[in-house]
Amino acid sequence: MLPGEYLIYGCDPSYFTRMVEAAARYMRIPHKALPKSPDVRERLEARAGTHLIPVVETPEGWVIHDSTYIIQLFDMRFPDRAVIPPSPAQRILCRVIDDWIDEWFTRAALHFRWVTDEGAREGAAAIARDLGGAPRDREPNADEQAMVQAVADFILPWGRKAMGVMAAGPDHQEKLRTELAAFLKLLEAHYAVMPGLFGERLSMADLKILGAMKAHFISDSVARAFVSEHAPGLIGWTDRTWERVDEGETWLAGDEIPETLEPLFPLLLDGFGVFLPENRRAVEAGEKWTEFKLAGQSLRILTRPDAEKARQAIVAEIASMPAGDAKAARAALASRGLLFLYED
Ligand SMILES: N[C@@H](CCC(=O)N[C@@H](CS)C(=O)NCC(=O)O)C(=O)O
Repeated sequence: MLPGEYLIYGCDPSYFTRMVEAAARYMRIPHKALPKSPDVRERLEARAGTHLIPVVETPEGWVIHDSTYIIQLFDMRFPDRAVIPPSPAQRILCRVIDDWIDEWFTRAALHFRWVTDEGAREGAAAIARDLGGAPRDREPNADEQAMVQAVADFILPWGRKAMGVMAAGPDHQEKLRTELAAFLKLLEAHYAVMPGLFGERLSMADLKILGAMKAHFISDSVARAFVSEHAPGLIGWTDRTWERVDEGETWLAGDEIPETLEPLFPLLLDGFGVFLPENRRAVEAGEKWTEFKLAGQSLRILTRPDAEKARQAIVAEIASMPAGDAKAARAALASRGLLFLYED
């Protein structure tokens, strides 16, 4: 492995960019978090094969994407600072929570950023500063300001549309907000007794939560007001945890799953657990839209092949474990009613 820095290109208000940055910070990986500004965009998109952010340029010059696979690479390359628990129950539940944050709570993140006019203007302006190439160390000049404004004008309607195709607009806000409040309260209760999901040490799932909080839920003003109302302790947890670096903490011994995590799984099953099989079915049938009912309400979400690929990656990960670990991972999923989601 070449020594050197990992360059994380994205933008500060981006959910997945902040997740990768959170991992690099905690794992003490030499890195720079850089805006994916117009001067680097074309080169990075051609190399990575995606317009999505973040992309990471490794010291050997690979340009790769997807927060989960990037963090898995970090984990392999820096095994003394690993963030994926090695024991099977913790490992698989870490992966499942990671999947839930990535593929389901993006709806809530989009909702809070784009649902009000003022919030949407604030979100578009913040994104445009990075993607439009505004300098981070001084006020933009007139040309730079014009470029930032052009990006903001493009981003705002895009964001509103993204919220709509995820069924995350005002028509769905009541149930979406109820679910997010329940999730945040459970996290707040857990983090009040333990700094990470599986003990003192932060796992990939904690870092995903941290990135989501940092980029959206404690930063966007509408979301922050919601967090302040329902789970104020998470603001302090995010601020403290963002500053943490690995100091050799360990996960709970004996593959223990803390009691305070157990109420998360029924919540996962009630929302994401309904979506995931429906999305899979729609991907297999080649349908553009995934239509299903959630708590009595009809939802129509743009079918997401990437969410199905992420599900398949977890199925493959279980299959690749040594037989004893695979059995224990399946048992950990089965006892929580989750196994059907991650079967072939
Ligand atoms: N699965 C990818 C998702 C990346 C992603 O969706 N990034 C968002 C920003 S947070 C994006 O680039 N959105 C632009 C789009 O969807 O067109 C990951 O984990 O990195």
